[in-house]
Amino acid sequence: MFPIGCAFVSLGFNAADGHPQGLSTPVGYMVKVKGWSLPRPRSTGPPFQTKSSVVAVMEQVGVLLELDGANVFRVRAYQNASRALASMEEDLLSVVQDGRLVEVKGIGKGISGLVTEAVMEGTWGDLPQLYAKIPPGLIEIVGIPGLGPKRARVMYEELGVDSVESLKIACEMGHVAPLSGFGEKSQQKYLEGIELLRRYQGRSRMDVGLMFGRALEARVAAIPGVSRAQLAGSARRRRETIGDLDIVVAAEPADHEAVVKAILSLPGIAEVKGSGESKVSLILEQDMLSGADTSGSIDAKLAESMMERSGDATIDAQVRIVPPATFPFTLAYFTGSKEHNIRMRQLAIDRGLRLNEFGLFSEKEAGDAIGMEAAKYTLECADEKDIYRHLGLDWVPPEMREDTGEIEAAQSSSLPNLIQPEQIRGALHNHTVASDGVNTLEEMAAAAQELGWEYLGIADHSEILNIGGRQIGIPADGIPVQAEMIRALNESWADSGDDFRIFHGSECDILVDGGLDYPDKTRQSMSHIVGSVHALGSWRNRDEIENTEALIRAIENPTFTILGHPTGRILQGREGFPVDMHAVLRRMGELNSEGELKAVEINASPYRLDLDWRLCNYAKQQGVPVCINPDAHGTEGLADVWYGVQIARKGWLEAADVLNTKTGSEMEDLLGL
Ligand code: DGT
Ligand code: CA
Ligand code: ZN
Repeated sequence: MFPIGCAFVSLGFNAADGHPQGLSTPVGYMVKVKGWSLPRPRSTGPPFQTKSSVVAVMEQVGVLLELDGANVFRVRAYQNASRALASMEEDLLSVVQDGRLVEVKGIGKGISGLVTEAVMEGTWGDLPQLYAKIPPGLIEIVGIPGLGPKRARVMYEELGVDSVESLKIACEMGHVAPLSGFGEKSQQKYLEGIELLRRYQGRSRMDVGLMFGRALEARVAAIPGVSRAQLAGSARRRRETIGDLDIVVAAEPADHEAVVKAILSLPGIAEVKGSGESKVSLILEQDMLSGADTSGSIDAKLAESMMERSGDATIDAQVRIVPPATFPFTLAYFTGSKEHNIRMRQLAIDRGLRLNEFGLFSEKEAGDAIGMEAAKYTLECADEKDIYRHLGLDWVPPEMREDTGEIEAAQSSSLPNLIQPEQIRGALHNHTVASDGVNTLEEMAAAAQELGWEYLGIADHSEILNIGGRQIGIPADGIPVQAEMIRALNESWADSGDDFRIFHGSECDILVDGGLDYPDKTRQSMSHIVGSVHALGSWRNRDEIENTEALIRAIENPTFTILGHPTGRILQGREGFPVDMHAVLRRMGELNSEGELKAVEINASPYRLDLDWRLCNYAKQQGVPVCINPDAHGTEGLADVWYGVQIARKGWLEAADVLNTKTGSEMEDLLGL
């Protein structure tokens, strides 16, 4: 279970993070901004609607009602219901069937009836009218970071703003600032938000893209006549966001027509944008996911939470169907990147060869033949390795194909031996109920052991962190209490001979001046300090130099161990604060060479993936260990470490470059325990 509402908690979408208004819009919805629709019923049931659909709908209704100007109590009733259901541990269907829904705190009689109808029949009462009533443009507007439904409504009523386009014009003409309660600053902020939204429009986060990609891959591979089906493009290269899916399919030419027909009749196709004998262009929707074997090589739990998180997203997919002998060339070509392909093609030209999606030919022999006509002249390549070999290269892992030096490394046989997910033995930044997590120490530890880990680092939030005045962090005097609980647990594992321990750390706020939260003594009592910036507002209003200095000051503190989510970015949500990360990493490198342990985090939450992959290799060159942390706020979150490993691979990292590939006892030594 991954309630969408939890996104607030785990993402820190809150006032403390300098994200005052965006509360009503879970990030997931920003993937597709074309208005909302109610989830269709599942084909079998009950339940005809899942808990995550109900949670999402309740949340959307809150936003829609607010946009509609409904009274605040009605709005709040839906918001509360969404939250109550999101945190409800029990199975929704049994609660509904037992008639116990009204007993759940936060759910009134009216909403209980509605949820019951959704679960038992799949329909949504009179909600379709509400969904139809609100202009999609207004929904698109509340996807702008920092702009909530209340203000969207004011601008709609006062200025007739009913789309992002019209909002942009209103801002540019200076019509928004004079509205009561808005001002120049808001107007400027909306323009920046629109820019951000545009930049990411139509792209999906890696987790959502891969979920659809694997589902399509599995469904196509099962079609009779298909000998291979493989994901290519940015999904195969593990980019942090994915524009569209590319999938390459091998089948004998005689079967192409039937294969195309079978693809077009797969479930979960929202629209066919184009279809020929070798190419199909599709828009995929939710039904693509249900029932497909999407687990592949990944953990089943991870697959489950991927599924929950994909919400109501859709994604475009291009399917190319080629004869089996052509498959490796087509796969390599559509894996890209474009920049990598250009280098490859040049290497071919240097050898008097021509490389494209149909083959690798001698210019002389292929002559004027083009496309599949030329394919019969190609050098034979059983797989991608052969193509690289013909060009004098070692095979380059897809993650590295970005033309950032991989061609040279492949020429000199010095490609790194990339880290594998199985090499992770623990993680150092995770939360429990003591701050804003949803599971206890014991539950988190049990889940970590189930993953085969040797250690779990707990790093709950520090004292200063509050959300809207509510304290989230552990007060200094609560630390000894947590320490005692951890000591007792560690003792019991030691007694029973289990190679498992909890490291007692803290996700300690880095203050604006570069100080760290908590008294020195408190920090010194802990095994490790993950230092993180959360008061993002102040950091974003400051220049790069001041931020860099403050960050370095924090890192130089002797108790500081790991730099948590270094820039604070949320993919597709908000940019991080300005900072010279190269300078920060250089300073960290110096400290490491002086014998201190200062690691940088790859925050593995698919919403963050921060440190960016483009900086990983630099960290490695500076001698800064990278720690891949799931930043889990619940047991399911631990498996997110997988995404962090993908990013580390993309950043050229080997197991030895990653701190949490160390064994439990090595880690004890490193942390000085
Ligand atoms: P995306 O979809 O924006 O996340 O990124 P990609 O990398 O999947 O790009 P896409 O879908 O436009 O094309 C898939 C691959 O096809 C791309 O990575 C490389 C190859 N490709 C596409 N257009 C060109 C081109 O004009 N020249 C070359 N050399 N390769 C191309
Ligand atoms: Ca693509
Ligand atoms: Zn944090």
